[in-house]
Parts: sequence; structure tokens; C-alpha cells
Amino acid sequence: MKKKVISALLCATMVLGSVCSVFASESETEAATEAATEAAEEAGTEAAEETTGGSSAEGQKIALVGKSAGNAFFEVAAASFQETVEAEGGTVEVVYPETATADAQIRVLDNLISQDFDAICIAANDVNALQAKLQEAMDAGIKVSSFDSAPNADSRQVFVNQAGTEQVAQALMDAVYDIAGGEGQWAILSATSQAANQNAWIEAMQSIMESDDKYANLELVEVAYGDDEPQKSTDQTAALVEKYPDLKVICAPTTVGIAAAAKYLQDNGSTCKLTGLGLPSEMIEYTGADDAHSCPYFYLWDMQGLGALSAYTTIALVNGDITGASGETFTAGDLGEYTITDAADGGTEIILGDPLQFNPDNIEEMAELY
Ligand code: RAM
Repeated sequence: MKKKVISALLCATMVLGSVCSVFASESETEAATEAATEAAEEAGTEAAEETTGGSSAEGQKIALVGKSAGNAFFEVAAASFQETVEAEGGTVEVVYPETATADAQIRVLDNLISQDFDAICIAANDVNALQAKLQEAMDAGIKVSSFDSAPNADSRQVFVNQAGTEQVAQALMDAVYDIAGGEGQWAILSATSQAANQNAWIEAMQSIMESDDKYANLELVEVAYGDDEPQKSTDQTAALVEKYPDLKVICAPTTVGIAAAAKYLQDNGSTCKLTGLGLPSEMIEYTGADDAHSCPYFYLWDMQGLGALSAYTTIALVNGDITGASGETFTAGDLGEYTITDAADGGTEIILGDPLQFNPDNIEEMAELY
């Protein structure tokens, strides 16, 4: 029930967030509010009904592997994944590697392959380094799905992409442009240098910047890596602002990085501003349009939806409802119907939805969700 109320709220905010950030006029904002209210009412009605969609996971044993322990991002996604699988009659073991590295994930996978799992759903710490191990899992009859961060096309059956890679990159690039006032130095504070998802977003941002003259006056001075560790991310932020005194914006496409950078910049009264991908609950005290706040606005996506869609996808793979081939469709429980499409890396993916913007208008409400 809690999950359904959350999706009703989220649905309203998603419509508001995405529509309001695109349209500025008052009447359009009113229309967006109406649409949001309707969506919330609809979701509320659905919440009152019994959920019937989605294949049963009766007897299924599924492992969920995150990138690293102690990251609230994975805890939120895992809670929703687990709740979804258990509601369908299956069981989930959530496992975190000791560090955010491929080697640590290989040790986790070794252990899982020797047990009796029907499926492994993984957020990869490296694009290519897990291939042999994930192939070994698939050869052993274990279905392999991935979420958040994709191992290469040969290492998985399907990837649940939280938001299109291009869409995330475009939203971040435009935020950097807007916050910098269209010109000046900016830097990226990423997770690890091997992180598949961050590298895909960074590459897409760079090609957007290079292919459009609009961004010609922005200078990307450095890509720094905080390894999704709070202290290292803080140290990297300090080093960036010291090295580049004219730095206007840091873009941190990692929830760990953005939270650490937000605190450092705000506590030190830095003129450098921040955007990126963050959890509203970790960013609430740093989000504001005035000088007292380090982050005017940032993005993420529907976190509960990510966990639930990853769960339904994995269940469907185990049941044989899908094989992971492009063009297949399936019902992801109360999230509705999804179609598997071609991903840019030659594999296939299922895209959850659009990136969501968090700003002073919606941060308080969203911070209650995740
Ligand atoms: C961190 C992780 C995760 C990423 C988010 C945005 O929590 O690196 O993989 O998707 O940030």
C-alpha cells in the first residue's frame, strides 16, 4: 500500500517537474498542475484496487548486486526491488561488494554462481571486466539482468535504464549552461573512473557540448573522480575549487559526489555552484536559488520505479515471458507495459522514464520519498 501511495505522489511530481521545467507561462503551468492532479487522482484510484499485473515470482530466488555498500541510492532501489519480488512470491538476496570495483563484484558473483539463484540483477562497476563472470552465470542457467549501470551487451540479457542516457546528458548539460550563465569554466565530479553509467553520461555530455555552438563558451576543465566515497568526493571538490578559482559550476552525476560537493561548497561559501544527480533527501539543505545554497537544482529519476521495474524485468526473464530481445513487451505489474528496445551499446534496454528535476519548489515533498 505504501508503495502505491508513493507512486501516486511521485506521478504527480513527475508530471509537474518535467512539464513545469519546460514551460514557463502561467497558463501552461496551470495546465501542468491540472495534469498532475489528474495523474495523482488516477494513481489514487488504482491504488485502491487490487494489483493483478505482472508474472508470479513464486519460488524464484533472485540476487540483487549493487555497486557498493553504504550508498543510500542502492538501498532505496533495493528496498523497492525486494518489496516487488516478495509481493510476487519470490525471495531476494541483496549483496554489496566491499568496494566499488569490478574485482570486488567478481568475488560476489563467484559466490552467487555457486548457489542456486534463478537470476542476478547487477549494477556494474565496469563495462567489460565482468563479462567472463556474467557469461559463466548465464552458462549456468542463471538469468542476468542489469540496472543503473550496464555491463557490456554480451554480459547481460537486458538492461533497465533509469532514464535515457541522452536525456540525462542533455538535462545536465543544459543545467550547467543555465547555472554558469552560458559561459565559463566547469568541471565534472564523477564516481569511479570505470563506472559504466557515469562514463556513458559524461561521454554523451561531451558530445552534446561539442556538437552544438550553444555550448561553445563553456570550458570543461577537468573530470575528477570521488569513487562514490564521501571523503574522497569532498577532497576532490576542494581540489577543484582551489585549482580553478574561476570555476563556475561542478556537475556531479553521482548521488554520493553531489552530496559531498554540496556540503563542501556551501560550508565554505564558495561562488562555485553545483548540479548533477542526487537524492532529494540528501540534498534538501543545499538546494536553493540564493547565495546561501550551493545547488540551484539537480536531477534524478523515479527511484522506487527503478527498483520495481528491475524486479518485474528479472521475474519476466526467469519466467520466460521475455528473453531480452528488442521488440519484446511485457507488463511490469502496476507500472504498466514496457517494450525492450535497442541500446546504444549494441545490447538491449528498457527505459524507465524521464529524468526528474528537483528544485526549491518540489524538494521538500520529494525528500520524503527518497
Ligand atoms: C551513485 C551511483 C549510481 C548512480 C547515482 C546517480 O549513487 O554511482 O550508480 O546512478 O549515483
